[in-house]
Amino acid sequence: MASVLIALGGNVGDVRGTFRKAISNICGMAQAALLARSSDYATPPWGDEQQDPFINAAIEIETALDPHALLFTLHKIEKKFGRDRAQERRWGPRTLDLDIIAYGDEEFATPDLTVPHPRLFERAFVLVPLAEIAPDRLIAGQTPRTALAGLSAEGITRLDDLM
Ligand code: A4P
Ligand code: MG
Repeated sequence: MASVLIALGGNVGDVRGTFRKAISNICGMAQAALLARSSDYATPPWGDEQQDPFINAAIEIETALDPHALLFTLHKIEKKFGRDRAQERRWGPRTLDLDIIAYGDEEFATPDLTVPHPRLFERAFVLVPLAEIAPDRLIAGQTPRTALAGLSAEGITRLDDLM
């Protein structure tokens, strides 16, 4: 079993409702136990700024799936919640984005999967939720807490817990 960090994002539809259902699907379909779940955060759009704000969150799971099987499962769940990669532009609007941030302490790059996530340390919208659930986890030689200290988290706000 591996401890895996997954980042969730979306800016189309009822994103918080989608997160709730997607997390339950991840646990079922990836034969995973949920170890931690961050709050949801409203975040200014990054990369392509001409779009609605995003909601972002992070979870830690324990799963027996290997990294590629997990990615395949996450893509199926993205699709189930309305993601249509054929219709979208890079960094553009989407219902649900599920990225593997870290898989145990593995480090590798294949054509369809790079772990840890290659753009992790550029993105406060990933690091803020991660710093809530795994502030001191060593990922590619850095921790979310120290990585975040060097970035602006301006405009990122924690949303109230849902009932
Ligand atoms: N892939 C490779 N490594 C990984 C990994 N570790 N986890 C491959 C997941 N996927 C990985 O993914 C493209 C391909 O990356 C996948 O098919 C997989 O094989 P994608 O999700 O379609 O990515 P993308 O949009 O083309 O690029 P990128 O850089 O991953 O962007 P994001 O993060 O997905 O961009 N602003 C805010 N505030 N919050 C957001 O969540 N998200 C985006 C979308 C833009 N701006 C945002 C946010
Ligand atoms: Mg993605």
